[in-house]
Amino acid sequence: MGSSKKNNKCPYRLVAQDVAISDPKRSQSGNRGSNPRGEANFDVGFLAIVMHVVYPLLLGLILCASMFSPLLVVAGELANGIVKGVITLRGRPTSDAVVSVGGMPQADVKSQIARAVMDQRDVKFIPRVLAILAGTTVDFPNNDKTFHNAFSPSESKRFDLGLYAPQKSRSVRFENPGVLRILCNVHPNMEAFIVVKDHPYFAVPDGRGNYRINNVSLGKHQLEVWHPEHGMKTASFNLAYAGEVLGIDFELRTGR
Ligand SMILES: [Cu+2]
Repeated sequence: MGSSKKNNKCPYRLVAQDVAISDPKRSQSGNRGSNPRGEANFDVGFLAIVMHVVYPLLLGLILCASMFSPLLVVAGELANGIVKGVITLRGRPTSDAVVSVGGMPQADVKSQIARAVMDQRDVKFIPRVLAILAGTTVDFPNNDKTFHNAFSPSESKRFDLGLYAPQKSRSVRFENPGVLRILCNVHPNMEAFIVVKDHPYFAVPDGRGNYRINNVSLGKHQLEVWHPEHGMKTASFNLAYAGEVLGIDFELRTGR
């Protein structure tokens, strides 16, 4: 990364130099003597320097800055750290969990236009645990051959989508952070959970229990691991240096 940055020369500085060399008459103030009205010639020479050296250099600097701004953003992210690991339940990887970093700054969720899906398939909600940023709209498509319903009695968002036919879909927008239990009033065994977070520093482990949370600021934090049957468990961690990738595996039964 570091070496590729060094090789990435900015072409615009060369442009400014070329102008100064290829047009020596105008850029050299020594030309002054050839004009009987020396003072006026000095103004022309000064103007020429501004036009051909200072102005292109300034323009070059601005263009360089805009060229490298994506690199600066990446550098900003590298100044933070990453926390990742495997979540297990009785030694087995689980994806029925939400891993998050506690106390992170709240995101601007009013402008959220994100969508997520909680499928209704094989008389189940899939995934069983879904984590979203507040403001996200969740679609509940019915991909079975039977009617389904989706409702939640949970305080942060009570809703009831009513009965709907196969191949139909209904949706809900979740504005408030919290944990919601999702049920179907036709099939008592159908149960799922939606965890709504007010910041983006969270992850649901994949099928092998792997989670990863990027761009976490340096310092001391709490790792929060939520599971439907085990509630919220926490572990302290410290990101000590920029670019650190900290591994934290978490067993839900023992809490560490
Ligand atoms: Cu159902």
